[in-house]
Amino acid sequence: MNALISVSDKTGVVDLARGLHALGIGLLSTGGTARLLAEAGLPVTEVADHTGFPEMLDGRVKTLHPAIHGGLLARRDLPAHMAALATHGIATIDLLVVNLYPFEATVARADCTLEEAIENIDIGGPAMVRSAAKNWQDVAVLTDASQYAGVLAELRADGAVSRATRFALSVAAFNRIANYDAAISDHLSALQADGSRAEFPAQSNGRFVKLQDLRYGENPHQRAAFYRDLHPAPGSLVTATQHQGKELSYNNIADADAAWECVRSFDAAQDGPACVIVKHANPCGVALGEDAAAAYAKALKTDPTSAFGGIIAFNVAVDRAAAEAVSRQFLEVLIAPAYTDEARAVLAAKANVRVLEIPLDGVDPAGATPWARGRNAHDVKRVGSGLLIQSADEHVLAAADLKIVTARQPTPTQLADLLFAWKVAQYVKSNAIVFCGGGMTLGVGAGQMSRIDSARIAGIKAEHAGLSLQGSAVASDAFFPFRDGLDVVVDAGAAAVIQPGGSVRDAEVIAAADERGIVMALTGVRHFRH
Ligand code: 93A
Repeated sequence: MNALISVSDKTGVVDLARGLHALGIGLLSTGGTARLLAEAGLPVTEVADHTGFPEMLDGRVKTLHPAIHGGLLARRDLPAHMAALATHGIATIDLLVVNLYPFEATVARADCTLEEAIENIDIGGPAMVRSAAKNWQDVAVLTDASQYAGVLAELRADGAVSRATRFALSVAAFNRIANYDAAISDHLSALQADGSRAEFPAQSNGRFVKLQDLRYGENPHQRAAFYRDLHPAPGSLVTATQHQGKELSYNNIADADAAWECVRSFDAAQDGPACVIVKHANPCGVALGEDAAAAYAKALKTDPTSAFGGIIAFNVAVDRAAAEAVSRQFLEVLIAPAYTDEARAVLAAKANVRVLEIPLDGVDPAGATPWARGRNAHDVKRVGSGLLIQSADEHVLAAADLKIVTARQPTPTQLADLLFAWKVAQYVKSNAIVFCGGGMTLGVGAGQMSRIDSARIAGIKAEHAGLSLQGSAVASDAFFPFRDGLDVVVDAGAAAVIQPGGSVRDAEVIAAADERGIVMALTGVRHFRH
């Protein structure tokens, strides 16, 4: 049995080599490591003597030789492989111990130059690790000092390293190489050729692709850029084509995403044409209509004041009538899966309006996977120096999942309004209270720290818009902790409420609903959105 030991971090390596030697395992090693082992009195063959080829180019080429890679990669179960080794006089290498040039530690130093970083990119080490890890059936590969004691113990006990251990070591080796390469690509991606740092680099380590620099971020004193996933989901915002208008701003993009995600949750074939108007990341009007223009007219009624300068999204093609209707208001961005030529001509007169087309073709809103629906599978939020990652809130409520907990049962119209309100509430910042009726939002209370304030605000907004809440349906994104919030919405005119339930005071809240003679439906699902 032969072991090749080539380590930058020499911790524990002498003890390991001594243990291997005691078991009769031959030791092969690279320059620095070989010297250390020889000093410890161990018989060690230098790789250069083994290959008959000297280390060259300041050590850049040490182990990159067929005598090394042949010994690591040959399948012991294939006679042809073993015959090839014999023909070329190559010995098998059964154990590989490698840790890599300290790239991560080097670039962590504030004064690290580009040249130092480059010199610390290990080539031969990862090549050997990959060879050994690929041939894990025959070779054990150790890439971390924490693995030495366990492997030595197995060798002492059984004279071999078990299959399970070899596989685990191989996986650990590939993970080490992946992280090493990621560190290199992360570091270099942030640099320019003169070694200086680019704040918004042209490449971001291959996982994201830069779409554009933005004039500024959420505010003019913030700098910003826009990237997309390397493999964007079809139908997602980053696949949009911009037909006309000014450059998209940071806030345009964020709001366009909010509008698009909400409108595409309505299936045109099932629910009919839908229109969503977004302002500051919240829908300020959502409606279904006979056609795009009708849906827009209803959506606008909810809150015409907020709609000024908003982002408007449709789940159906924009035709001439819809284009003319939206052109009467000041809007920043228009989004739709298609535009008729006539609509494009109408919009052309509004040169500043950013017109985005995002194809919905082949995207089934209720499809099996979030990817198929063009949504991101995960939401990511940056916190401090960390990331919060969660699966996207893509829950779709079925009417059959509703639990009617009041004596009063919903009429079919109420049921439709409740489901519509619930869908909209999913896209409203918490605490969300959304009054609806007749396939449109009537009052939206968003982003308040207290639910009761959201309820009050939704009522006030409906009043300001001149909309009646009498007989309306209302959705609450989370449960009512007390009956007071419920009383506010019923006082405002709600006749049916949809909410998750699950409060310790559910009984009290349901009793209040019965006392007030309204319908209450529980979803069992919450839609916080922050
Ligand atoms: O410069 S390399 O990329 N070229 C090689 O052929 C090579 N072979 C082993 N780096 C190479 N190594 C690395 O040398 C190992 O990964 C290890 O980190 C280091 C051990 O060198 P030494 O034994 O001379 O201290």
